Amino acid sequence: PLARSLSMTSLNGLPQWEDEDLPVEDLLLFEVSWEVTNKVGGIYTVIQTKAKITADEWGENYFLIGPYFEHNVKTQVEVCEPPNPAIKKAMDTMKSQGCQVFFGRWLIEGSPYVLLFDIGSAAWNLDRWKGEFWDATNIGIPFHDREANDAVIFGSVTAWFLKELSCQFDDKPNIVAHFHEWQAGVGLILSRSQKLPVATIFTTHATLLGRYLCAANIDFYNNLDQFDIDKEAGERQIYHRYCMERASVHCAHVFTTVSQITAIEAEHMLKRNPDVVTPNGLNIKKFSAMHEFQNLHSMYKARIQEFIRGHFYGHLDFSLENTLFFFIAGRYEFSNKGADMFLEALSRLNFLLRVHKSDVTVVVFFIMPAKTNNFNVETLKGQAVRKQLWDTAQSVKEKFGKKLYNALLKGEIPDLSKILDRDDITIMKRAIFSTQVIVHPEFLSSTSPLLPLDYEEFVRGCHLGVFPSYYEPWGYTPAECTVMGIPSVTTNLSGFGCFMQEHVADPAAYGIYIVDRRFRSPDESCNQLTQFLYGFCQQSRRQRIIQRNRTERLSDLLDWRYLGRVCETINRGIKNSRHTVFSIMLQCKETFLF
Ligand code: G6P
Ligand code: 1S3
Repeated sequence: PLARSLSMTSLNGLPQWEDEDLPVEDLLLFEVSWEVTNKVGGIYTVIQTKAKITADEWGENYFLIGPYFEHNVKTQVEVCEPPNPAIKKAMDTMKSQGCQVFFGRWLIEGSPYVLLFDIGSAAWNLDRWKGEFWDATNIGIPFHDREANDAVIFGSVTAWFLKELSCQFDDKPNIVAHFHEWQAGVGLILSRSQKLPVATIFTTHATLLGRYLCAANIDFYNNLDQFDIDKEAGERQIYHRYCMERASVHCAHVFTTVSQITAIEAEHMLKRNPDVVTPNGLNIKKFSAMHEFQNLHSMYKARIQEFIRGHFYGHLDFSLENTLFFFIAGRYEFSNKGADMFLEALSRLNFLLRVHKSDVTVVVFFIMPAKTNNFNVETLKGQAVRKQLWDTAQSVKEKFGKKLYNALLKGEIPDLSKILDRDDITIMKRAIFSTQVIVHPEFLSSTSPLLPLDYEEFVRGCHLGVFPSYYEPWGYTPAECTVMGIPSVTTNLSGFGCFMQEHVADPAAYGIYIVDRRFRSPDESCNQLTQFLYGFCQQSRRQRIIQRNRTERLSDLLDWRYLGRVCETINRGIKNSRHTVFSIMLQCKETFLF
């Protein structure tokens, strides 16, 4: 029998598992996450982009399980009857006992089936379920931690469903349940403690302790083996959450994470080596015209330039032709996402640009959702003024055009000094006088009156994404830049950065700049980042265009389809199409406890 925890290399000894031997038709795969149809962070992107390839492979046997929120269902789900009678029966039993369950197709690519549990409708069981969870694990959940209480309800209904489902089969059913992150972990723990005949997989996308310790500005990676993790969790008042996470990891038949760097972290913070590392991919769509992404860059850059005209109106003392747009984006974790280092590097960059008398201006956006009350009135005014100026110019142009046309009809060349009358001059003056100073609140949506672009359009319009993260288990932000052909800065503490370092010989030549935050002091890393930014500013337009072409060429590497093949090689023929399938089944067969 295999050891309980496998490293990547020990997988080499596993027997070959041919696709055709796998009884996929008889398997049911459930993928469980708090972020199914419910966008909170990066896990939503994982599930949503992976859905198509998983649904293609598993067809009618693939289901996602998540929480029910009315708004999400109304906007993203087409409710229908479950075609599988066993699933219908399990749902009916739960409904008859007061738990609301919804079934439908999630309206994303691949249209996978979703089962959504209404946490509120089952909340009256909370005390009982917390008691049962305590009996099974000795983990007590404080009443004031809403998120942890929701996780108990979500986990209890998930395990309840799996129990109702599995008891309908005479033979041992082939059910695989794949749980993401600690919020879904209670379902896994209960499935195991109730000895349900279900193969379980747990994927962590970050560890709770890693995130907290890094956010506290501790030298985390050089002290991984030094932490008294129970004590650290206790001091940060997350002991119960950390226990839920650690129990999920140790109860799982197969434990996976999204990068090598997080695998090392998990070994120390959760005391288990991941069995498989499953890098996150994207669902890549290629344009039929090869250079379409370059055209899109031009088009959306023009929209950002319009915003800048409004924002800096009256103070626009720089040429937009020579202006580069940089941005950082992500969860609002100031130092974990490297916003602190970016700011410092910008100040150093500013110094370099000034002493070298560069004619380049850099405009930087911080796209980090934080608490706001409303738009800044002055900012709205700035954009309104820009719009008003545009409208004024259009109407004067129209009058001008008509007069010119009438004169030409008469066979005359009009007197150009008289073609604009007093009224035209007045409305133009009035438009010019209403200018304001302007502050920019961060905000991004295609319906925004400030910067009417969605995230993808905004990224395409920028020149460089800058993500100097200290804590980044994977890092979708630079990956998304890459597939859109936009160069980016990442670090060797991010899963994505390490993955690129491993697979691309000279990542910088392809527009992937990797800052060393692992083996250098913060000051040295910041200098390196500054040099990357300064070097980028020195490029000519032609060089930027060539670099974008090279960046875009890396996108295949980040496709879920391709990542499946990389793992195939790594794991010596064990097919693993990300977070799901065959390698996992193979290992489950070896480690089933029932
Ligand atoms: C794309 C367009 C070109 C444009 C260029 C601007 O490549 O196809 O027409 O000149 O973008 O690049 P820049 O890096 O200056 O925004
Ligand atoms: C996590 O989301 P985050 O931004 O809190 O999961 C993502 C998906 O696996 C990952 O890309 C990211 O690095 C993690 O940090």
